[in-house]
Parts: sequence; C-alpha cells; structure tokens
Amino acid sequence: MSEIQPADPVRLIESGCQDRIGVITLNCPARRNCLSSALIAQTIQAISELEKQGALVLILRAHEGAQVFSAGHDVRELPQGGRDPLGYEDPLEQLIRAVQDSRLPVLAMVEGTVWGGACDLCMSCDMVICAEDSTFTMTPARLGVPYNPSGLVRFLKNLGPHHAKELFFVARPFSAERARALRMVNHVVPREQLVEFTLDLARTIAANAPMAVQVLKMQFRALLKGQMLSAETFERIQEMRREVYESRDYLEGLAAFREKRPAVFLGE
Ligand code: YXS
Repeated sequence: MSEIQPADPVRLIESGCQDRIGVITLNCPARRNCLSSALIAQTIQAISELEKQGALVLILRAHEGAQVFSAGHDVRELPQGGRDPLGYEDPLEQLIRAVQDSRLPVLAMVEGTVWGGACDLCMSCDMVICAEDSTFTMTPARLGVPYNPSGLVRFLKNLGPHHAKELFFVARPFSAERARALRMVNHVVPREQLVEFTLDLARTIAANAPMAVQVLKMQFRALLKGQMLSAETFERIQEMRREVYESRDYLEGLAAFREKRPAVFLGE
C-alpha cells in the first residue's frame, strides 16, 4: 500500500478559514503545483483541520495569478513498472476520496492550466469555477498510463461517453468554454472576477442550512456510487490495465517526460 508520506516540513499549500469559508491554496509554483504525495498529505490534513475549525464550505485554488493550476500527478512518483500507477491507495486517489467524502461542499476555483490527475481532482470537487483562459488536458494516452476505472467513471458521469473519450484519446487541452459546454465546469468568468464570484457562491452556500447541505452532499455521493461492476468485469479491467503498466510504452512515456522529449510509442 503506497503510504502517503508524512506532511513535508516544506509548506506546499496554504490554508485558512474566514466567515466559515475554508480556502486551501496549492502553492508550489516551482513544480507547477504537481500533486506530489507531500502536497497531497498537506491538503488532506488541511481539509480535516478546516472541518474541525467549523468551516461550512471549502475552496480549493492555486496561488494568485497561477499560470498552471496544477500539472497533475507528480510524474517522478509514478512507479517504474510492475505496480499499478493509479491504484486505490495512490495518494491522488486518497485525495480525491478525501474531497468526495468531506461533508463540506468543495468548490474548485481554477485559474491557469489543469493537467492529468488535476483534472480528475477538479471533477471530484462539488463545483468548478474557472477563469476564461483556463484549459483542461487529460494526459494518460500521452504518457502511456492506464487510467483507473473510478477515474473514468467520474469523467463518464460528468461528460458522457463521447466527450470523455475525446478528452482521453486526443489528450489535447480543452478550453474553458469547451469545458463548460461539456459540463466539466459550472461557471467560466474573467480572471479578475474569479475570486469574488467564487466567494459569493461560497457565502451563499454557507448561509444555507448546514445539515441540509451536508446531507445533500452525502446523498449525491452515495447515489453517484450506484453503478455496480460485476467482479468478472472488474477483474478483466484490472488485467487489461496491468498489461499497460507493465508495457514498454509505459516506461517510455515516463522516460520521455524525464528527458523532456516526445515519447515514441510502439504499442508494446
Ligand atoms: O525540470 P525541473 O526540475 O525544473 O522541473 C520542471 C518540471 O519537471 C516540473 N513538473 C513536474 N514534475 C513532476 N510531475 C509533473 N506533472 C510536473 N509538471 C511539471 O516542474 C518544473 C517546471 O516545469 P516546466 O519547466 O515544464 O514548466 P512550464 O511552465 O514550461 O510548463 C508547464 C507545464 C504544466 C505545461 C509542463 O510542466 C508540463 O507539461 N507538465 C506535465 C503535465 C502533465 O503531463 N501532467 C500529467 C502528469 S501524469 C498524471 O497526472 C496522471 C498519471 S495521468 O497522466 O494518467 O492523468
């Protein structure tokens, strides 16, 4: 089980609570807010602390003026073959569950570009508000990574099969407007209005009946989990994914990223 590393002494996020609105800010610009296990550990801890402080709504954002909201999973932490790169205990999966299982509505406030697992993180939030110049890119096909079933279900439920397939197959940025048309985001606003627009939404939610809001979120969570996979289907999916993450192409995708060169995939 890939344990989440103890919170790194270097602060990779900021968090605070005002008027019962908790704000968690991804703040590791040097690595484009990539979702390292250390940053994830601090974010999960911040969610728990803000709940204890009595926050009624959470906002997840990047540092002010970010050109990159998050570059996605920390590629340096992806296993070098032989282990599922996106298994149930992967730190990113643990963060996504922490967001989904929090009783507080979590609003993703997005400025800048969003990549790979960070798109999935935004999809796992309860609402997404983004700046007009934001883009969303799903990268597994570009890196040779076999995405996981629970992630695919999130995209299927949000976008529907055709658009989810296009997002994953072409692995190119989707504009904010395209993302809104595909129901990936709730609102697209000018960057200079993003903070006030999001805070206004958060204040409105925080002014409603907390128990009713929180039980609504838990009901949505339970109902969205609804579809059952047969054990056989699940096992077949896992076998197909194992072939991918044990392939030469998977290692080539990681090497190409590290060496900052285009990957050369051979289909093996
Ligand atoms: O080379 P140094 O040490 O300066 O570090 C560079 C990058 O290596 C680092 N960095 C990352 N490190 C680990 N994991 C990442 N995902 C990652 N992204 C960036 O940050 C330093 C600055 O990056 P640089 O010079 O490229 O910045 P830039 O402003 O020129 O370009 C920003 C990006 C985001 C366009 C560029 O960094 C980029 O394309 N990053 C990778 C985006 C990506 O492919 N993300 C998917 C990660 S894999 C994932 O999420 C899932 C497993 S999956 O693919 O299945 O969805």
